Amino acid sequence: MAKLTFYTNPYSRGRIVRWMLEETGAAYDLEIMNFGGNIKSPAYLAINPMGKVPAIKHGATVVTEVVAICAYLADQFPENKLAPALDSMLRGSYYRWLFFAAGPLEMAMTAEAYNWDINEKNVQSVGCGYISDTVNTLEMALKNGPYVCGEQFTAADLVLSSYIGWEISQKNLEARPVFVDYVSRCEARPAAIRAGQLDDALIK
Ligand SMILES: N[C@@H](CCC(=O)N[C@@H](CS)C(=O)NCC(=O)O)C(=O)O
Repeated sequence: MAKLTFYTNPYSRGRIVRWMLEETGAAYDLEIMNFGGNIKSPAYLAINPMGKVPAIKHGATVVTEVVAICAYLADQFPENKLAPALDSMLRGSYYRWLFFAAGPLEMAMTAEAYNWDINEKNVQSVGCGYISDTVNTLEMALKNGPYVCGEQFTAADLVLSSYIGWEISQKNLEARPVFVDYVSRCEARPAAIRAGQLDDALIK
């Protein structure tokens, strides 16, 4: 088994990857990166030239970007069934909502947080459309449930529920009942609870 190293900070999106790592049950080494400190060091920039966390190194392979890391780990540890089978048509929903999280959802929430001006002149080229378009689409994706691929909880749910929970807490996203129920369902998983405890202990 190749060595797995997790670069994170407990106050970051790294918490999402921590949850994913705990879902896999894989052993990993932890490297804590400090904001304004070693996160911009030459040694870390050689791993992630963005100078951001999270990142993982698995053997000689570096993966950055929360959604890419979660998708990669789901495939590397298939026994946990955190992704639909490669030949399953559910793979379409899986990719759709993983990329929706990294693209329109992340963009719309940043637009909301920083009052970006999305208007009739630019909306056709803005990837998230109007913020309400993204939010209504997300609600549509989740309303049948329990998960975006039906009965199977996947890395797409892990990512989406993490983003939704965070954005509700930051008041960038309305606490619609569909969102709140979905986040509670996903975050009740033992690995989510364990991951939160591990990161909270680092903060203390
Ligand atoms: N698109 C990246 C975003 C990563 C990101 O922005 N990380 C923040 C913490 S949540 C960070 O490391 N900021 C430190 C900095 O920019 O100096 C991902 O999905 O992983």
